[in-house]
Amino acid sequence: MNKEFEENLKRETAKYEELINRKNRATDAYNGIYQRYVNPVLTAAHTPLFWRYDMNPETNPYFMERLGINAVLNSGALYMNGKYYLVARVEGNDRKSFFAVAESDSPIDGFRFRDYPVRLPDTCPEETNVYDMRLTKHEDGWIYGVFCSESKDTSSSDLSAANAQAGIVRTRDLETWERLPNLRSKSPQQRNVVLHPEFVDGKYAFYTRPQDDFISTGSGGGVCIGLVGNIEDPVICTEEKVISPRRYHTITEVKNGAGAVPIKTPKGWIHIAHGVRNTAAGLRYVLYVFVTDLNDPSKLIAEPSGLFMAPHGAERVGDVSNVVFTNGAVVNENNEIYIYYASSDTRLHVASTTVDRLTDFAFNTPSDPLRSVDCVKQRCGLIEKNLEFMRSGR
Ligand code: M1P
Repeated sequence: MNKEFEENLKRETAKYEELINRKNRATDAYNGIYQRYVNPVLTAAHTPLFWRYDMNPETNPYFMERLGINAVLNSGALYMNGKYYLVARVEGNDRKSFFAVAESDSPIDGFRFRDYPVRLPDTCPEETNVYDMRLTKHEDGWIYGVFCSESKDTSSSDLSAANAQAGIVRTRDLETWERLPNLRSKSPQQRNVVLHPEFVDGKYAFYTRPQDDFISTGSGGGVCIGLVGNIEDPVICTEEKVISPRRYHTITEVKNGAGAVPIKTPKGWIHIAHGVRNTAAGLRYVLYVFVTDLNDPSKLIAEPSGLFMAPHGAERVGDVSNVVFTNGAVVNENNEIYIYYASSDTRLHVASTTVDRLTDFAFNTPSDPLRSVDCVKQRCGLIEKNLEFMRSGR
């Protein structure tokens, strides 16, 4: 082995192991709602060296990256048999994304990728890119992965015109994946589709996000729910009913989309979704929360005002700056919730809370009064109540 190769390999292997074994810790940022952590849980540097480098000194004398990784971001998440699993979106230097499973005994650190990425069955010849898998452990016994399947829009002369559809796979072990047909709905395009974990009226329920074209949701009114009778021939057979609408001058004005699979709590299904507004600096993506009825997941029962999480500090900068995005959260047997969120389409973080705390946030945060004058009244109500309480000396 040549000396340069040997030294580089040794140093990079040591750095990689140090990164994977690095313990995470909570930041000192406080809001009482959730806890952020200092280190991302997955980055491009968490991908194994043997995914990126040719490890043979004969064919790679300079120990040079041959297939670089650009980013690791939006991950589906699952807690199963005491382990935390992430199915991350990994983006190569070639801009194509793929899925890869990382697992850990801890929810906040120690995530290590399996040796190989997910090898999706190649059933869609026109599919160019895949990303953002939501993992649903369904009551039918399967683990489903619903993701964005992107193809070139051949009807347009614009080279960047694309078409987004919801691809569906299922697995029992996150190792062998069966591909089902893509979801069909009345909308020409779909992204951010999530499968509800329980049957609704004996059918599979999908959270959808109808959109007129690849980027703009246009006439799409927001996050919807629609039912599918046969998962092996997945056609939305009901009206796609809006459950979380977009609204003027709110965090969902431009678009919104379902995020993590909803969390079942005694008081309702808690959704952590994303909302998008436009700014002079471009689109800004934040997370927000809404709750639907336990027995009728199409019925909105709580909608705390405004954003739940926005990009902070270094999270604000990346390939697509000013973005936080989630497509995975888990609950463990202690009712702790871990929310895996990506920042600026570049790296993956974790935030923790509990079922009780998130429920308190969801039901006791007032809803958005939608006008400045009413927001001032709402805030003055809180101030008045607080000042009276503080003056009473209790
Ligand atoms: O770049 C931000 C996000 O943009 C898309 O979300 P949406 O469809 O709501 O605009 C997704 O492609 C997502 O992957 C990305 O993080």
